Amino acid sequence: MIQNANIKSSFDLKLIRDQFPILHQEVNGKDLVYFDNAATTQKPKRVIEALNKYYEVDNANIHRGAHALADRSTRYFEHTRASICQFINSPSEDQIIFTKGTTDGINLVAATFGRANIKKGDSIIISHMEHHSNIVPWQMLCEATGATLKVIKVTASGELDMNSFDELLDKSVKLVSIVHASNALGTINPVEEIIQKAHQIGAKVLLDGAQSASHLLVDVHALDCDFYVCSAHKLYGPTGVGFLYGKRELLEEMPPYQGGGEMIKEVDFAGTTYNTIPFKFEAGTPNIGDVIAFNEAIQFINELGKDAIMSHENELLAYATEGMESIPGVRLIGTAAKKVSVLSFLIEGMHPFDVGMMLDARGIAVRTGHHCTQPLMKLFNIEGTVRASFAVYNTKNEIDTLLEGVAKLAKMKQSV
Ligand code: C6P
Repeated sequence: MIQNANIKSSFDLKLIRDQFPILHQEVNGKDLVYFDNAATTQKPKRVIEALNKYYEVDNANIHRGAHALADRSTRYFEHTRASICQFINSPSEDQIIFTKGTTDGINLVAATFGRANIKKGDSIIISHMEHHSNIVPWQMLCEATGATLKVIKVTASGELDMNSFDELLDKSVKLVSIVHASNALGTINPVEEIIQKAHQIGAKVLLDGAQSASHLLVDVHALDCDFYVCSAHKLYGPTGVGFLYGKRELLEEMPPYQGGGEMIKEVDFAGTTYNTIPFKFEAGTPNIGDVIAFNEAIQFINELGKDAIMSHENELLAYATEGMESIPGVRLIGTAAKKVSVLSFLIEGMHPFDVGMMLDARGIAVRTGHHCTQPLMKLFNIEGTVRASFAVYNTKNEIDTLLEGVAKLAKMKQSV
């Protein structure tokens, strides 16, 4: 594995930024300020180098060949599984299933656990702040089975209305699928309480960890969630890779997702028997190179330490929130008491897309639009927001650049 001697446990922003080649460029004649981290984070050199090394030195299919390269690739691939296991405190490695990402993980659970356990008369609870990936698969399942989809209300500050959750929770509920941290609002949801209450009535809980895995300490064992899904690309890793964690007894009972190589024990025209977990859910040749490179992203986070990362990101969020609140004409969308480093806002009288374009002209990359949460935007009666989301390599100077840009736009709008 590629080692990185530069990053030690100390938190040195310059050293951290030096690990990210992409950050050191100009966009529209200005230094790039990358604040679209909730969409995807940038990748440290060690991830890029691991990907190159895999194709230059190790490339072979895994779990199949009897030769040295196949053995090496298999070991590196499985090493990432072991790292993820540790990263989220899974009781064992075979409870980690590689997927294409969060969306794929949720669809896997809907198509397997959902199809096997949810029927007409049953219900599934989600919330009004879900990403489309945690709405549509359940709508499809409900259409196919006759089950009902129930939705937890969201308050004006962008928090879950827990009274509404209590009211929805009855014996018909078989699954609660909830976002751990909202991509559009930043809200950190009270998942411990949700899991505990859901379990009391025998319902299972899936956590959409797309926005929590990089920002929060995630301990699936302590949380006692039944499923946890996330994407590597939001965790400083490559695109096209993610994982699903599941409780052993559920994964073992669930039917396979896709049929093909690797997921079988024995194939016969009289009938096929399936492999054990995790391979039962990993049909076909996986994204080997990216899985191997993902391990470097996890080590990058581990070496910095989640506590140090969270403390830095919280400081950035507090600084940016205070700055935005002091700009006349700016409205924050999502003011929950507990948030990850996501700041959604609007400038009075300006379309979010125009704000995004004008910030881009200053080298600032933000995301604008509905952030794949259209029901949430409808609830707030808005088309979308401007979203700045911060990662470990962002600085207060960069936030000053954003605040200066936003203040200029807000002032310009107010003077017309
Ligand atoms: N949100 C954003 O800009 P995939 O695309 O499968 O890696 O992740 C889907 C997904 C699911 N849940 C949440 C909470 C998410 O934030 C995302 C991805 C990106 O907010 C792209 S829309």
